[in-house]
This record gives sequence, C-alpha cells and structure tokens, in this order.
Amino acid sequence: MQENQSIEQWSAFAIPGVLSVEAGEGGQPRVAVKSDVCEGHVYLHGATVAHWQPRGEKPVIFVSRSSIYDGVHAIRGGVPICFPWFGPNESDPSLPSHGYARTKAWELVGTRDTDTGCSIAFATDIEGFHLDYTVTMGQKLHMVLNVTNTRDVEQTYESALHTYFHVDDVKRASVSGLENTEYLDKVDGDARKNQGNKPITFTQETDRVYVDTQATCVLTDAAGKRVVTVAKTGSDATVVWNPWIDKAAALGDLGDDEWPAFCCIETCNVKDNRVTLMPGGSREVTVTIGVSEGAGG
Ligand code: TA6
Repeated sequence: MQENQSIEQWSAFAIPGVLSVEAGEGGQPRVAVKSDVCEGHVYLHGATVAHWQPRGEKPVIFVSRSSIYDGVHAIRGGVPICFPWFGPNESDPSLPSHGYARTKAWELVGTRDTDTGCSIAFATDIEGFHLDYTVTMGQKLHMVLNVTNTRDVEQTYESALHTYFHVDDVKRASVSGLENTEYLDKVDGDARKNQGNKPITFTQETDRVYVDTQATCVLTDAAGKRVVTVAKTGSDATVVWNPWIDKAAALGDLGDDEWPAFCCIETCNVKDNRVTLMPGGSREVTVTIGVSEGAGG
C-alpha cells in the first residue's frame, strides 16, 4: 500500500453489515461486500473487481494465485479496465499494454445499498477523459463505465472490461452468442474470419476480437455444471481469450497450471469499434453478469 494511504480514511464509505473497506492482498485497499445474496471485492487499484460470488455458488470471477498486489502491476484476473487503448499502444509499444486505467489508483466516490445490490462508485481522469465506473454486486454483477471527453477537441479511445471468468475446465467450456460474427484472429496475424454457426470452444490459445456485435454471450462451463450470461449495452465488440499452455507459462503472474481454470469474455469498444467523442461527449458501457445451473456435458 502507498505510504500516505490508510484504511481508516475510507471508513466513511462503510455500510454496516454489508460493505467495508479493508486491507486486501498485499495490504492493498479494497471494498469488501458480504451481503445476504453475494460477496465480492473491488480493489481501488485499477478499480479492479477481484471477486464476486453469489450465495450458494462457486466464485464466478477468476484471479490468479500468482497475481501481484503491489499497487503497481495490474491484477492478473478479475475485471481489469483497459483504457484508453487495448493491447499494445499502436504508436508507442513502450507504453503499458492496455493503457493506464488498470494500474492506477481510482478515487472511491461513493457506496450505496440498493435493491439490486451494493453499488460502489469510482472515478478517475486519464489523458483528457473523465471516467465514472460503478460496480453493483448483488444476485447479478453489474458494471457501468462512463467515459466523457473533457477536452475541447474530439478524441478517440478504446476500452475493455476485461473479465476473467472462472471455469472448472476450459477444454470442456463453450461460448455461444457470437455465431456468424466476424472476428480478428490475434493468433493468426489478426486475420479476419467468421465464427460460423458453432459456439466457440477451446482447443488452443484463443484470442479473438469479435467486431460489430452487441450480442449477449453465454458461457457454458460443462465441467462445473454452470452457465454464465454476459449481457451488455454500449459495447460493439467482444474479445474472447484463453492463453493455453505456452502463453500461460510465459506470464509470470499466472500459474502454469491455471490456464484451464478461466476464460475471458471482454466487453469492449476496440479495433473497428473504437469510440470517437466530440468535446463534452460521453459513451456508456454496461455489462450484467448472471449465473444459473447448467447440465454437465
Ligand atoms: O484480451 C486478450 C489480450 O489482449 C491477450 O492478447 C493477452 O495479452 C491478454 O489480453 C492479457 O494481456 P496482459 O497485458 O494483461 O498480459
């Protein structure tokens, strides 16, 4: 934790019996929700959701056991926020992958207990944009990212809510909803392909940017006998990623044996679907995640 931070400074945000601000992994400050319907954590570092578990369910969000919690590195897992670009910066590859949002401390603005769950509001400013981000943890996980152009010239950005979903075995998981959708295949030189009429399954490193899609995705975790729905608004692209064996081994903050335990379904405006805002203009993205029992397959 940075020297000038103390947990006590956030005590005013506590909601007795359901929400507190505590020292999390590495002493990093996090908002902790423990209610009748769910539990969860959101770190102030990157405003990163790092845990959400509806009561009676297994954890839905995956975080690596090797994640680094030093207030500098991005948390490996959870819901990192990629902004104002996605992946390597196209004009300067020396800049941080996925931009600045996921590796900076966001301001905790407010907390509220609502009829759909505990709402936690964050804000930050990045390169002429103001970002407001609200996470609501209840029987569903609802995230809203609002981006406003605060400069007097038009600006273009990319964004992603880069959600890591826990699965019992990615080799037996599938993602439906993106059938017949065009995608850029990042493991094949960004070749443009079409998904065709079958759901996405995982047999190798999978890194695909599905463009021009507002579809709800359905993650079927056959091994875990669970179905997770990922519904969105304001987002025109969806990224699906699993690193598989070699890429997982190359990531120092991911256990070599962890790649079967997650897949990413990311709620994006990237590549063909990056966003240009006029001065003062805003764009809102929402994602709503729900869980239901699923037959094993
Ligand atoms: O969203 C998929 C992706 O762009 C992959 O290419 C992979 O790089 C992943 O993000 C994780 O990126 P990170 O910078 O967190 O290692």
